[in-house]
Amino acid sequence: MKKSLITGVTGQDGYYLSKYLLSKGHKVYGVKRRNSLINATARIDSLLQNKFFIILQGDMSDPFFLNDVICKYKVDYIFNLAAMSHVKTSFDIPEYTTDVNALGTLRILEAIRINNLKKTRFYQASSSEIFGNSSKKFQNEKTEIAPASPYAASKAYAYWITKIYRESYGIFASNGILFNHESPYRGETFVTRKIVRAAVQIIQNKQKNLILGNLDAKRDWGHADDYCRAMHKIINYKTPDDFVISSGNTMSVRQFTKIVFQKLGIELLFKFKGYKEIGYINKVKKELNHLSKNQIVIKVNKKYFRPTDVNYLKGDFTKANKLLKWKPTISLNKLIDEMIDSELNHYE
Ligand code: NAP
Ligand code: F7E
Repeated sequence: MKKSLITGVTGQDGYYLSKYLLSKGHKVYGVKRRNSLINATARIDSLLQNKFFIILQGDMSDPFFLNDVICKYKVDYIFNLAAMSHVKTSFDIPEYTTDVNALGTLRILEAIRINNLKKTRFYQASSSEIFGNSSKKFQNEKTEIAPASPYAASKAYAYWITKIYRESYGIFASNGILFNHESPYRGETFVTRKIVRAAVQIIQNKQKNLILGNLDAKRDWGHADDYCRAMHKIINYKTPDDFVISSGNTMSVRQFTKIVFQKLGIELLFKFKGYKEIGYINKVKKELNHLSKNQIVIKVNKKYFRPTDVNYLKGDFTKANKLLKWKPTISLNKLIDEMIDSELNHYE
């Protein structure tokens, strides 16, 4: 039986990856940090009955804990998914972000090295954010690394240290450079989930409007389930390497918002620019009689802007497709439908 250790097990990807590895017959050790609320495991509650799913309490900021579990369980695979993963928040807590995301990765790699674990394979959750504001039409494994936030800088460090430990010590350490991936399990403050959630509340007459930041930013959005399958392929590849995982498409936040509202029976139009921009109802299906033409449902507020943002991301996953035979299977259209359905059921 293969043994896997997942840091960040309570997160979006922690859930999908745990589910996938358990279905493949792995024993999964999931690292969860201490939380004052019991519902911090909400995403993984459905998996907790599985006797091969074991939760360990620990923190990425604690090298003794990391060394202890890595030495004790001598797992086949370590998936390092734990992170302070919110880009805007990283501007408010840059040191903590660096400690968890950058030094946390180093702590794991050092534990593998010091304990001389030749058979342990390591996967690092790298991010398309490391490319910053690239001038390239598509970003791939050869694109220059130019982080534009404390989060991206911490992930760039983690990316490099993973590569360095691979090349210096022969550790099987790979980076999955994942572009944005979403699901009904996405955290509520990331833009896709925030939009879907608010749109559902607006049609249910529980919220008046949705306040957003940079509507022009373009992202390459895929489904977390597809991307967690890629993690398993990356760690099982014959040699350690770095792979871009993306959908190959891009869309602005404004366009994403329009699609979500359209699916719920509201046609949106936008007018004005910058902080003054608004989104208002052009047409609405008659069942939604609490809403009317010209009603403003989208507003912009500068508090949701970042000091610097990444304006355009579009990933080229050719290498993963060629070497890992990986490609996305869930379209953005299906992803949005799934997120809407889940939100509707949640509120019902
Ligand atoms: P997420 O939902 O924010 O989950 C992050 C996980 O890390 C949570 O389980 C969180 O615990 C845990 N964590 C945070 N600080 C920790 C600490 N000090 N010690 C131990 N655990 C800690 O993120 P995700 O979307 O699943 O992403 C997974 C990984 O991929 C992250 O490293 C992220 O940076 C990276 N990534 C994500 C995307 C994406 O689009 N989703 C794209 C590229 C890379 P709590 O539940 O207690 O908060
Ligand atoms: O923002 C804009 C915002 O926070 C996407 C993380 O998983 O993916 C994620 O990082 C875009 C940005 O994701 C709001 O300015 C507008 O341009 O959903 P997000 P992110 O910053 O791309 C990468 C790959 C990761 O690695 C990260 O861990 O949307 N935007 N208005 C907004 N964003 C938010 N959150 N909230 C708004 O109101």
